[in-house]
Amino acid sequence: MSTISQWQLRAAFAVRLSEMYGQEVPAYTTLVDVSREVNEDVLRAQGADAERLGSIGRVTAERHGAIRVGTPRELQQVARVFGALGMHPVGFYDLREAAASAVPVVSTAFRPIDGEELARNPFRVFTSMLTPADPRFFDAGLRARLETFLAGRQLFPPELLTLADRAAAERELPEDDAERFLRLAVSVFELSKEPVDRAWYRTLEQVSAVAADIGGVRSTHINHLTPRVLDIDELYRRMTDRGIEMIDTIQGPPAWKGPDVLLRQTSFRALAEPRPMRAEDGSVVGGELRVRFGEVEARGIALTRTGRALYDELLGHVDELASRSPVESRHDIARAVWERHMPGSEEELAAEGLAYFTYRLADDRPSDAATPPAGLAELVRQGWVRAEPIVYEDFLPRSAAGIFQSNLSGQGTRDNEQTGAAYDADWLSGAVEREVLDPFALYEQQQNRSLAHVARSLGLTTTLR
Ligand code: OOG
Ligand code: NI
Repeated sequence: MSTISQWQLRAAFAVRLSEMYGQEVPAYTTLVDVSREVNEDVLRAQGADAERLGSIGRVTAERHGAIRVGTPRELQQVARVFGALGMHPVGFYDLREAAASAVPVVSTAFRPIDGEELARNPFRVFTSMLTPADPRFFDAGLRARLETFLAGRQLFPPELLTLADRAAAERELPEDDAERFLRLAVSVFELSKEPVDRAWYRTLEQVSAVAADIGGVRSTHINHLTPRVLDIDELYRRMTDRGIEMIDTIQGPPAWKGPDVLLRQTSFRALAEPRPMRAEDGSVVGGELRVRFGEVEARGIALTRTGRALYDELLGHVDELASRSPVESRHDIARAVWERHMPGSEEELAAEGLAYFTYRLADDRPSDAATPPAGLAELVRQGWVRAEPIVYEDFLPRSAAGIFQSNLSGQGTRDNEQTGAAYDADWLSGAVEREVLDPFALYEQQQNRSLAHVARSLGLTTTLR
């Protein structure tokens, strides 16, 4: 019998999840259709330039999902399921700090980490874990009730976890096991039809809508699935023209004439969906919950730590200016700030060490008889070496918090007099029993490997940087 490799499992999982979500949330299908149209139009207008940050095949298939779980144990099980698909935890995001309202979660993203795997299928899942131990949100009584509730549920059937461990160990599955694994894995993320305990849900909702979404039910679900688009401003206009009400901003860097960096995202609000509720007297009644929404994103070049510090500084600067002149649009302010402070070309980003690139020998470089100039900048300038931008594969805490908040029904409550429970990447690594990787280190390795290869091919004895 034939076997299915990890990347094939990942690609198949992404497709099936997308089919399931499209059936459950029809507006998602509209978003995917409009994204595809925009991408085709951009490709037609820009030709090869449109593929500078990924082939059209990759971009069209590209999705990220988001899920939320309740406990370290559940997070460890998520890590096993995604480990089967060749996806590793990358980055630590503390949304408790990034959000003004009550978003009591810490997060990571599961994704492929090497270039070839990303090119095959870059599927990633932003995964958040509830923090019942944080006294700013939960008092001792509610924490105890919540932890007991979460300890008593099972999100992932044992058969799924066994198959996942096998796929991770063998890096493939026989065809029939692969089929079983995919079915079980997709069904875990469907919206449950089980009645929701209304009183319990409401209790948690008063603290935080996110807490209710995670800890108020006995299952998990995918809460959005995000296609990638090449022109997010155009997508925003077209969705609005179709009568879909988008949130009022595009998160992340503004639209401007310079290079796209990091990540720009926008979304439409969660839709009210019918859900059976168990009332206080035990009867099952009709109800509605808003837990699933639509999001779309445009990806740009990965920034170095220095580049990222500049991005964060500019955002702070925009905040300050926007608070001083509330009538001016934040977007116009941001664009003006960008034009003043953000380098306007890839060459400048590279020269200032602000962004990551892979380097390769140019096919049409000067003949091998010539002596290459010294230094990376000259090699690029004189046409020996080409620099290709590395696409940003991760998330932005502030944008993520914005996405959470724009979809909350209320602000929730938060007691800032209390000291928050401490979590960090090391804590998260312990919980998932594997290292939570540092995104900067991954991009840097990719850049350094390409530089070492160029240096070797040119017979250089010095390190290029
Ligand atoms: C995750 C929100 C973060 C993104 O794209 O930044 C996110 C959630 O709502 O669970 O998906
Ligand atoms: Ni998202």
